[in-house]
Formats: sequence, C-alpha cells, structure tokens
Amino acid sequence: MTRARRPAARTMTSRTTGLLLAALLPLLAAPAMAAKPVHNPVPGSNPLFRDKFTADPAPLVVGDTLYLYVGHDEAQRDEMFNMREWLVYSTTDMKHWTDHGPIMKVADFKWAKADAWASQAIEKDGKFWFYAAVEHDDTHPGKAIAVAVSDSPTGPFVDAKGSALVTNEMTPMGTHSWEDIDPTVFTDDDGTTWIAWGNRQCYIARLKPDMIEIDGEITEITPPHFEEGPWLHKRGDTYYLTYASLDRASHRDEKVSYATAPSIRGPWTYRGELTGSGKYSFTIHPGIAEFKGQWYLFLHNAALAIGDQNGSIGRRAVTVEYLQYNADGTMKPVVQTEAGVSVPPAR
Ligand code: FUB
Repeated sequence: MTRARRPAARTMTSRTTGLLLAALLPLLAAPAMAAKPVHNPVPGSNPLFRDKFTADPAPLVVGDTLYLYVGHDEAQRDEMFNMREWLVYSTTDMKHWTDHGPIMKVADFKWAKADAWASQAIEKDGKFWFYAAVEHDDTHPGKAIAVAVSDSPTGPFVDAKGSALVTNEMTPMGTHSWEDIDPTVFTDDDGTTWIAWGNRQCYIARLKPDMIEIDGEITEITPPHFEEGPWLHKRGDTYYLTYASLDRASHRDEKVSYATAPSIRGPWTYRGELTGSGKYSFTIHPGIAEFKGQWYLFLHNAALAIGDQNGSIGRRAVTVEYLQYNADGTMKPVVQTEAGVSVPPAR
C-alpha cells in the first residue's frame, strides 16, 4: 500500500504552503458571483433553495447573519453524485435568503480529484476556515479532508495547506477507503478547536492553532448506529454529537441520532433518534445553529424536482426546522415539514 511521506517533511511543506497561499489569497481566488435573492414562494418553507440541488447543509452564524454552506449536486439521470463545488447562502431572518454562488470547487484543491462532499466552515481569529470531504488523487486511497481559508464567510476560499488535512492512512483503525469524510469543527470554551469526522467510524482530534494540522492523537468515538455526517455543538454545559444514523436491521434510509457528553472528551451517552428519514432520500445530514435566540436543525431530503430531474440519491434539497430542547437538555424529536420555519415554532 502507498504510505504517506514522512510526517515531519509534510508538516513543514504544508505550513509554508499554507502561509504563502493565505498571503496570496486575494490574487489567487476567482472573483465572487454577484449575490442575488433566492425566490421561495412561501419564505421559510422547505426546501429552502429550488433552482439547484443542494446537500449537506452546514450553518455558520457571524454577527446578525446566518451563512449556510452546501454541496451542489449536478447529477444527471442515473448518476449517483456529481458534486464539484460548494455554495453559500445567507439570511438575517431565516425566511429570506441570498445566494452568493460557489465559494470553491474541488479543482481548487490541486491534490483532490472529485466529490465536493459534506463541509463545515468556522470563524477563528478573524479568518474563516472551511473543512470539506473530497476524493484524494491517486497518491492516497479514497476520501480525504481538505481545509481552505478566506477573509470573508462568502469567500473566495483558497486551499490553506496545499495537501490533505486527513488522509485515509491517518486512520488505520478504519475499515474502508471512504471513512474520512464529513468534517465538523467546534471551538471549545478554552479556545481549542476540535474536528470530528467519519463514515461508519467516527473520529475526533484537536486542531493546532494554525487550523491546518491535526494536534496529537486521533481517537475513535463511534456512537451507536453511526453512519456519517457528525455535527458537534454545545448548549449550556452539554456537548452534542448529532449524526446520520443507520440501523441496518430496521432502517432503509438514514435518520438523525445523537449522543451527549459533559465534555468534548466524552464520555458520550447515546440519546436515540432525533428525526425520521428525509423524504425519498437515503442520506440525511444534520447541521445545527443557534441564531437570534432560536435553535435550528438543517437537513436535506430528495423531495425537490427541477424540470424533468426528480430528487434522487444525489439530487437532494436542504431544509430547516426549529430545534427545541427538553428541560433535561435532551433534544425534542424533529418532524420534517414543508412549512419549515415559515410558521412560528410549536410551544
Ligand atoms: O453528499 C455527499 C455525501 O452524502 C456526504 O458527504 C454524506 O454525508 C452524504 O450526505
């Protein structure tokens, strides 16, 4: 099997390349598309965006604006996925959205060859860091995690490292070549940023302050029925690990389940299912944010048709629902609706 280059050499090269790219960022990046309003006949209803197939929603709150990063799927007919770029949308009221267009293409990661899969962006020290799953080129097997950086949440973003942050060889305890997908990033109260990811196996590790290197050990924390799409958040003193789950004995399609912990280091306690499956969709992908005093759960389903293209495994559409908590900190089950947040939350 092809092995990674010596870690020390790779680290030096990555850091130098990252700094250089960050400095050249404004010169390297393609000009941003002019932002345009999204048309939704019932503002706040689902799906949120109806002119493109979008998947794997990842919210980021910056001041009075919520940004939503998604993968853009251009699958035709029986194609499974055809995801070449990530898009970003923004809102200030959860009902009216602005389309900012693509923030990055897979091709912007020179070492990657396909698959703009699930992502998440985070703000740290005045910069915006974007983590995403991609297919590595033939120098490493399977999927990998990329990191990009920008001065603005709407991009343009550029490759921050010049190589993968996580490759398949870095998780030798895993069972398959597509396990290193779906990064979620979370900064704890002490300022440490953590990254979790995975497919069937769920991993967690610290990021170094430079945000482009793993710091120390990668630990496996796979919760029951974990399939993919982990999402880390904290409310009060409780840490939540929410994820796409698949109970192979009884589920045909993924649902969302979650676990909670008193610390980011665990121990994680399984809390059961949060949602059912997305309509017509094998996959589902949770993204959670608190915005202006209300919590939201973003998901996707495959209920959107555009022209003669019906929803399918790849042709998905992102949705949003209110997320509410019980007094003990557990999350109330969420039902996916067409009304979404066009109506007030149930009390
Ligand atoms: O959208 C491509 C892949 O499908 C994601 O990375 C997974 O979470 C699943 O939604």
